[in-house]
Amino acid sequence: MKRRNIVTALSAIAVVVGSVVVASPASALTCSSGSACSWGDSQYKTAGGEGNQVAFRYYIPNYSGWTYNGNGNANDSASSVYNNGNTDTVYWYDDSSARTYAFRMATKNGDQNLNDALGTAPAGHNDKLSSGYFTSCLSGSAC
Ligand SMILES: [Ca+2]
Ligand SMILES: [Ca+2]
Repeated sequence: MKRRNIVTALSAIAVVVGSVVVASPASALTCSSGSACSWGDSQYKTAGGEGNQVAFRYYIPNYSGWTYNGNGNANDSASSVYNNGNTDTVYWYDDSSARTYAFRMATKNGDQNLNDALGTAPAGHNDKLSSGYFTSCLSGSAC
C-alpha cells in the first residue's frame, strides 16, 4: 500500500469514529422517533430504567391517566423530558388540558434534569408537569 492510500484509509476510519461519537448521546435515548417522552427521574430514567417512560405522538391532556410503565403515576412527577419529534415543538404545562404554560422544547432537544436551571427547560417545573402537546395539536386541528 502506498503512503497516499494509507492516509486515505486512516481518514475514512477517522470519519467513522467521529460519527459514532456524535451519535452516541442520541442512541442512549429510548424515546422513539416522532414521540415526546417524559420520565419520573433525571437522566431520562424512571426507577433506573430508560424504558419506564410516558410517550406521546400528539398530546396527553392529563398525565394522571398514565404511569411510567407501571413505575409510578406520571402526573406531577416528570424530572426529565425529551422531544424526539420530527417537525413540531412540544409545549408542556403544569396543569392539565394545556393550562399554566411551563415551557416549550424544539425537536431533538431534551432536559435531563428539570430540577436544576441547566439545560433546555427553565427551572421551577420539576414534578409539576400535567399535560403536553405537539404544536399542531394545540390548535385543535390537523392533529
Ligand atoms: Ca420526579
Ligand atoms: Ca401539575
